[in-house]
Amino acid sequence: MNELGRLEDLPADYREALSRQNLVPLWPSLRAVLPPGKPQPRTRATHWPYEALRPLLLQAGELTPIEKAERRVLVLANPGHGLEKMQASAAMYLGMQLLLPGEWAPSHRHTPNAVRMVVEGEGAWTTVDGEKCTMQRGDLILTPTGLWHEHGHDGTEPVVWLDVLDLPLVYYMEASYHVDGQRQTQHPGRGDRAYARGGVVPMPVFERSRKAYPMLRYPWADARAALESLAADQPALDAVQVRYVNPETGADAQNILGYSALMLRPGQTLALPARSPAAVFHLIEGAASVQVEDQRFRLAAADTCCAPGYTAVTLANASADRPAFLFIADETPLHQKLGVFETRA
Ligand code: 1HN
Repeated sequence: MNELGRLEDLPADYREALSRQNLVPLWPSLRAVLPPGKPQPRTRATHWPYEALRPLLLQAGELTPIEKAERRVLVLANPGHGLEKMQASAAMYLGMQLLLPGEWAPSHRHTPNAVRMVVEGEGAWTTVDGEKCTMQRGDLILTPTGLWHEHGHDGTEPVVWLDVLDLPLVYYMEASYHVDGQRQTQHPGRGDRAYARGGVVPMPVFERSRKAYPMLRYPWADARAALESLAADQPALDAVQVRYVNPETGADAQNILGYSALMLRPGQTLALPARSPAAVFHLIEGAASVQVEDQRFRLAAADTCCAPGYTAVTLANASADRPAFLFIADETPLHQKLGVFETRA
């Protein structure tokens, strides 16, 4: 690969003439935009231990009333992108949100897609498109693009959840905006009940809901049971993993980011091949390590970490006698739809 000409190689008056016409020579920047062999990600492997984050989040509860925050969130920002960019990766935003007993986070809707992964506390709920979704540890709740959502809390202890949004991508597309609304009227009907079992769905499937997102709440009890049952059925299976999908179409639950849950058997080490999308790992239960190239994070329950794309990741259960359960968010649907998805052995 030959050296390309630098900007400084060009006469100053020529460079100025180009700038005046809003023109830029490509060749000084060509290697930066097309690095050899593999991208040079800004996304850095980063670990956000819950033990360090939790007291700071609870302090935000004392410092800032919900009315002054609308959403009381500490953003899990990747230093590789610069903290002010509020990005975990190129397409993923992560935040830990606190709701205190009696608080209400008003209804709004926006273009970015969001999901909540419930981390701790009982008694909170999210109403999405009129459907009240109760929030329990490990539940995944979708708030897809354009749907009204608000959060309330009838319990007695703080509730914390992890928000995952495709905000960085939608913002980059200059397509990010929100609309404020009225408190929603809750209506009967719950996707998590109607679609409670894989393999059998209500009839007639497509006329039934006429909804792009027929299932909004994915209870952890069900996802966990699916993992346990898969592990028991296939003792030789390495990746005991289930994907969160739209139960009517089998497609990914959302269009841009992908969500899955993974069980590490007691003592298991699982090597994941390098794949083009960046990924986020959140430990729901147990103890595990996540190795990203030469960095190894020891995850306790409720810890979150991320890995850039094109990087091999090795997961290991730190316990020899108990399974570990991880929630994984990644950019797979986006890469697949754009035709840039790759796996490297
Ligand atoms: C949002 O609407 C929520 O509704 C949480 O709880 C985090 C981060 C950026 C933009 C919108 C929520 C958000 C957000």
